[in-house]
Amino acid sequence: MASQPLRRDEPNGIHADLAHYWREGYAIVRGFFDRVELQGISTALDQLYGEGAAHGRCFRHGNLFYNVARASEGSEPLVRMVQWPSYHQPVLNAVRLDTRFAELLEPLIGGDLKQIINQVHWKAPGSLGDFAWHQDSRFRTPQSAYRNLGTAYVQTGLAIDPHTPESGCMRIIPGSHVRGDLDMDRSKKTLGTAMSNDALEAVGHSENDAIDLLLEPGDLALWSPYLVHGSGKNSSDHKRRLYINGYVRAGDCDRGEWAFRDGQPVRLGPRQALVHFEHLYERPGPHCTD
Ligand SMILES: O=C(O)CCC(=O)C(=O)O
Repeated sequence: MASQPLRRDEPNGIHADLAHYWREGYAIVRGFFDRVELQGISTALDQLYGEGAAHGRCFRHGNLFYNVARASEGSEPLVRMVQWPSYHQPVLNAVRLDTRFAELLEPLIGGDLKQIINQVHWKAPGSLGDFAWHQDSRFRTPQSAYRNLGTAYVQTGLAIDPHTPESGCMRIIPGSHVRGDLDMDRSKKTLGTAMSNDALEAVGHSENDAIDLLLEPGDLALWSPYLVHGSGKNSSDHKRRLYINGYVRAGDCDRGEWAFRDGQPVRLGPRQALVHFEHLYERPGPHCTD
């Protein structure tokens, strides 16, 4: 079952995908955004990357956060991740509020949705950018702010470039969500740590059960907060970008920015909402953080 590709035709449309989501812990919607839309998003991402590279190191202003690393001292800065670009990037903000998300997610988590994740991952060719095997439930803290995590929260990832084994696509363990939080090793940071079979075996899984999440530009992956997943190095000759938006049933979450009320987009307000950055109101920055 290793490296089994996941390029499936979906003759039954979105509903078939959602049944698959509950059963396997993930689903893929092909061609969720079209090529023209992708070009606009790609240009916005290039602008964002340029901002991060210009900072030259990690930088925070409120929830907006640029994770910038260097492969070695004196080498070019690499922007690995930006959190909450939507506060100042209108194209990316419009994507996260696109009503296609509301329509897709309504049967899963309803029409009143908040957003906990708004983030872009870059993997430059040959660059740092591994994600250790993990469950996203690791990051949903404090636990008291998140209720019914498995049924109230859906992570989505929009592929901007081809996601293949060569470009460091996500690898997932189908069905691994059913056992809930597996208390996987949290001693190392997820970003920047390579996937190791030991971490999987410690919780009763194996990389032999993993499959590659193959995505074309414009495809949208959905996954459960309990799905075990990770990703490796980009050894292709192109960048690999993923635009992640995580939505939660509003009544089940005390954190996050509103995204949709009754299926209709909710604009960002003048004051940022508490999401993950605990010092948002005492130390909003701007400041460098490494
Ligand atoms: O971008 C990737 O390859 C990994 C994404 C991921 O693991 C996550 O967002 O939890």
